Amino acid sequence: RCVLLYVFLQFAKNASHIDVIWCLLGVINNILLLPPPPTPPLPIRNSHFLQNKEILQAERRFLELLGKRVAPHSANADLLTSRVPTETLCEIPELKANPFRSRVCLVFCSEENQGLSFEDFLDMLSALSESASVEVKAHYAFRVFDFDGDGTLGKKDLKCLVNCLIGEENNLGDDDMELLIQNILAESDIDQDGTVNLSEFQHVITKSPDFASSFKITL
Ligand SMILES: [Ca+2]
Ligand SMILES: [Ca+2]
Repeated sequence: RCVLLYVFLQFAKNASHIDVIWCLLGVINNILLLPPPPTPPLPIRNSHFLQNKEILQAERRFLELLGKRVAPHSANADLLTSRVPTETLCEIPELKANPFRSRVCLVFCSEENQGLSFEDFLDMLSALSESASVEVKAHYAFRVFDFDGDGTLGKKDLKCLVNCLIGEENNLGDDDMELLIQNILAESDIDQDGTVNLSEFQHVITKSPDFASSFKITL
């Protein structure tokens, strides 16, 4: 505050009256009206679909997954630096029954094979939250289903998708699989290039009222 006043006095020597008044108002505002600056928040990228209480719950859960004692305010260093292995995350009850759990973890993992950071974890919870828009969910679901990561859902992706859904023990014969994939493409491949791109996928999703409610988890 002393520095501010000093700067103000130096400035006032050469400034017009209007400048002085504005500057004085700014100084008074800084000194008297503003509360002390808050502790810098964690750098959260994409948690805008989460409420504060959900973020706090995520903090507790993340620390539990790290095997840390639950003391969020004293353990922020762990939230900033530690990563939860994807294998650990796949075992949480909310994901365990999901046939795409490994893919979901992989899609939200910012560093390949390094596990999920707290920010990754929040991104995942945000996209899978009740409040996330269908567009956001469709974007991430598309990435989950794009097994080879080439930006479109080709026959191989659709085959992996079907196998994940029906389970490996129920694998379809080649003919049945081919027929099923042809049916999926007939429903969704609007430009008939043999693959489903993001906008075609979104078009299919908007016709499925159950999609948004199925693509979610709540801690
Ligand atoms: Ca693909
Ligand atoms: Ca297409």
